[in-house]
Amino acid sequence: MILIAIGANLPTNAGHTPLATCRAAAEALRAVPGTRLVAVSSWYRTAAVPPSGQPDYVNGIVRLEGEADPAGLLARLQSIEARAGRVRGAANAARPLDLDIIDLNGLVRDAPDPVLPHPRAHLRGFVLYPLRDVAPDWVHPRLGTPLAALLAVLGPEWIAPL
Ligand code: PH2
Ligand code: MG
Ligand code: MG
Repeated sequence: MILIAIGANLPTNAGHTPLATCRAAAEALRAVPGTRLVAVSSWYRTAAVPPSGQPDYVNGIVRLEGEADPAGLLARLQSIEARAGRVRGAANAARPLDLDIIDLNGLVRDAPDPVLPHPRAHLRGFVLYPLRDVAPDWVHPRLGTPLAALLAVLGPEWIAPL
């Protein structure tokens, strides 16, 4: 399975809300060559991590099945982000759209980009709760830890279904 995390906490220049942008991004992921979209999680409102005074995020996860080349998939995600007006700036800056590859068919690698699985996915409730909606039996490919065990040891993080 291929898991893509979707997040947004700014409106686009065209005035689309974070939720509308996230929904449109999930639809755009139907067109990734070599894959088919099999599930979209619920959407969640989440507090920015780390706490920074930024607006809350909308977060969700899409599950694809099929084959994709990591660099090609990353380029595709970056072009969807760019269409939403994403300008790459400081790490963790507020953004109109963020698309991250969480897992690409269990591939484990430290370089080149994208690092797989996503190096911070196992620490983030805004990734793991939506992930449970689309792949409850997921096991972290690098750690070998089941999703339920990752969720059980998460630190406090504010997250609410929309
Ligand atoms: N993404 C980040 C940093 N912090 N916090 C929340 N709640 N949701 C995100 O998607 C998020 C974040 C970097 O990509
Ligand atoms: Mg991210
Ligand atoms: Mg990103």
